[in-house]
Amino acid sequence: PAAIYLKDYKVPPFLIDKTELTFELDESTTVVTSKLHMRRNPTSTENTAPLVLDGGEDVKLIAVAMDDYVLPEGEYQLVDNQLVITATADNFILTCETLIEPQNNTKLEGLYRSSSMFCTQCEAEGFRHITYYLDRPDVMSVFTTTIIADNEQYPVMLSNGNEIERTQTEEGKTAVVWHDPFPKPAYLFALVAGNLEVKNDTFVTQSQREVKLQIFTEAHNIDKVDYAMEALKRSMRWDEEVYGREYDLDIFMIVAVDDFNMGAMENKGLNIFNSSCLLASPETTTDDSYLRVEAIVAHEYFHNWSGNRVTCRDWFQLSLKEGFTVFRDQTFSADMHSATVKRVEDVSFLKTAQFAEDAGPMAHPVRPASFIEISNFYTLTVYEKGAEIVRMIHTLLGAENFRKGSDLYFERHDGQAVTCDDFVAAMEAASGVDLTQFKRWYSQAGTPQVRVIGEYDESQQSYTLRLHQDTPATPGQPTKLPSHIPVRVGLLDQAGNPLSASLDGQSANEHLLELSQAEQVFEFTQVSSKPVPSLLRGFSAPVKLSYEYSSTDLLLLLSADQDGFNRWSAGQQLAVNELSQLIEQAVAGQTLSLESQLINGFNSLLVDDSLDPAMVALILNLPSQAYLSELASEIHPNAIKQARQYLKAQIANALESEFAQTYQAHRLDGEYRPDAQDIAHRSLKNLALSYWLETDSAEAKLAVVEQFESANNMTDQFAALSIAVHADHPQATQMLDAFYQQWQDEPLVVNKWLMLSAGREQENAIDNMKSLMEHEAFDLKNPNKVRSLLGGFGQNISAFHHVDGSGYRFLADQILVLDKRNPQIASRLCTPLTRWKKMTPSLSTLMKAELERIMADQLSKDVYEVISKSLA
Ligand code: B3K
Ligand code: ZN
Repeated sequence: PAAIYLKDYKVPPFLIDKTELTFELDESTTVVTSKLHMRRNPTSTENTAPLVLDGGEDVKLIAVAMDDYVLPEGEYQLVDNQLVITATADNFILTCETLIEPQNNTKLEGLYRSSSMFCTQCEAEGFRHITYYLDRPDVMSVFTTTIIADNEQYPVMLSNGNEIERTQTEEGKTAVVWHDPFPKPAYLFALVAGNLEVKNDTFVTQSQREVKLQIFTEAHNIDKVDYAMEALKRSMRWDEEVYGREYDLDIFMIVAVDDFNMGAMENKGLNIFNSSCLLASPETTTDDSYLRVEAIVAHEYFHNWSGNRVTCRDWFQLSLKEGFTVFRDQTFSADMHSATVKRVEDVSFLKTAQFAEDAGPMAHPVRPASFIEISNFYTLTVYEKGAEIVRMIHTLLGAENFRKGSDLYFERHDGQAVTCDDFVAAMEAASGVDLTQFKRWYSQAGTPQVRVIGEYDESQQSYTLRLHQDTPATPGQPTKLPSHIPVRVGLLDQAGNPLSASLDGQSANEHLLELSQAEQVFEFTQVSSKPVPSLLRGFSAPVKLSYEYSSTDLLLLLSADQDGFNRWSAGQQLAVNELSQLIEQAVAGQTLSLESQLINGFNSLLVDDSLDPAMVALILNLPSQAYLSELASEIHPNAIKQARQYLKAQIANALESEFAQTYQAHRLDGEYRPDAQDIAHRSLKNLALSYWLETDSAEAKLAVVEQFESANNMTDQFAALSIAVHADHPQATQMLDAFYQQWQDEPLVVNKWLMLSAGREQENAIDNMKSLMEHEAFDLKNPNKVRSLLGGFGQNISAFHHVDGSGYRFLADQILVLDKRNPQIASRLCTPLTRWKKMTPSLSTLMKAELERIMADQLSKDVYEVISKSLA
């Protein structure tokens, strides 16, 4: 398979002003007729280029006509799934009749079946699996879609825009016509047909237009959409208030489907959601999932402006819509709940998963320069690091100028397909800030490392911060240029009070340093005593910052920093320092021993009632196995696991009564509410329980079972269960069985059970995996189940990283099977194996052998790209 390059971009030689589609839906063969109103693109220099339409191996061409002339064979060619017509007029209507088989579509791209319904997924290049088309985002067209189907079986038939006509055909079928007045690329096309229930609501926009809101699900799920509906209305209001963006159509629909490759899709006026990202009820949904539903509903809704009204010129610009929209949904969630908690969660995820991606074989710039398969580039880098770039622009410009920039961006480019450069240009024009160097964030891969040295001069009352940056080499980018890095800094005195300082004549408690050189010195004056610096507040840039803090400094920041984010960060750093020593001991085969400094720090957090319990829980949560692996220069999975267990047990034993008390103090009575306050109490209570159980106290063991049995919500029930499973509670097996019995008819809950079961560390874990794959609860066709089971297995340290290689072999076997069915899912499952170079040599060799075994097979472009780059 060959790569395609950003530098080869050319405007499309043809445009499609109008697209008229007719679908005759049928369980065996669906007939698609398209009428494309085409013309040569006046801005293209390729005046005589042939017309080349994208198709797929699964699309069967029956007839093609130009205006009324049916093209005989010989006047068109089918080459590499493309339809090529050499002789064309400047203006014409191209009619194509194609056959597709949605029921055999296992890739879940294009038109496919999910349980009893028809649905679509067209981003990025799925539309070509429906019919021949100019399947690229810079071809925007006005769509009219006719759906013809049996009314009994498919009473609900939906597409983008407004329903404009409903008639009966002579064969007794129903024909429904939808028209979307907004020109859009084919990736935003959607169609749904099924026997669905609907929940209706309305939203009145800021200009007093009434919008009809509808959420569709299969009948048994319609009682679980209220939360998503409320979240949708909150998102619509927020986008008006914060960005001045109003919804444009008269109707907004969301449909939940069970089989979906990712979270959700922002199709114009007709969002399609993985049911796991839409449905919510107290009994079946955890707090985390509630927050996820809200964030994803908001994210997809926000795309209506950042993505749909203004879309991407080409797929290299994917972060134009994704980075911006993630930033928007992060800010929305921060406004709905606690901003600091949200920031800690987002940064923790970024530093764990995106940093690992940026340091691995798949590292790529936020705006990639090339790809083999675009589906592989819906990455943490494009999404999360892309959002950090937008956040840094917000920081550098200030909120007011940022809003002006966003207004200008939408004003300039409404209805267009544009680039990341266009976005930055609007931000520059509205603010007067020069972002020339800043744009390197889009083109350079890798995480910049910033080293900081501080020096206090008592006689001068001055404090110097010396910052040095460099970015490690990444595949295809051996050398890097300095980035423009905003570093928010505050100073604390030795008692933890904010220390005012003057920088460039500005006296303040906090300063924004703009690091743009490889090395730069910042000189603060009027510093009345020796400070402890609080660096990179709020994680103001996605960099790895290092500073030689003493444990005393870190404890001071942990207890007193004004910046809540940095309090968390100091706690993590302290824990990382201690864990690193323990990991070294474990690697050397020594008995672990350490006097943890964390105990006192944690103790004062636990007894301080003035703190947000959610923040306390986040700080007390030790750095994860995955984060410690990212930090390691050589990964020893079992040593990391051992070190974490040792430290957790030591803290638990030292603070046993505090944890027991905290557990009791944060129990809630009354009805379940997924609001910030209650979520905070539950998170601290359950964290306390997990520590408490480490002490081997009989009371704690009882409390776990009692909570599991009496909880009135899934958060508490599942927390008790997972604590029991991970701590190998004597009743863990019984609890797992009881949980499955109780929830076997709720697929989303069963998926949680699958994940926990797969992650359970036990002797015969591989046999357990094999029987789970045979279990009635599992289904290889359903991406959620595959992700739960194999994702859960990846967390199973002793089994996945078994020294005999059986864990890696098991995963590789599944990847090979899945690649034949669903390449996108198979490709995602490769991620843990792409880390092979960082593993300790014995494991590294085993992982590499599995990559080579996969490589030897006949592979999809998706898996080929990931595996070949990993081995390169
Ligand atoms: N834009 C979609 C992702 C499509 C992924 C295609 N492989 C969801 C989102 O980011 O909102
Ligand atoms: Zn998105």
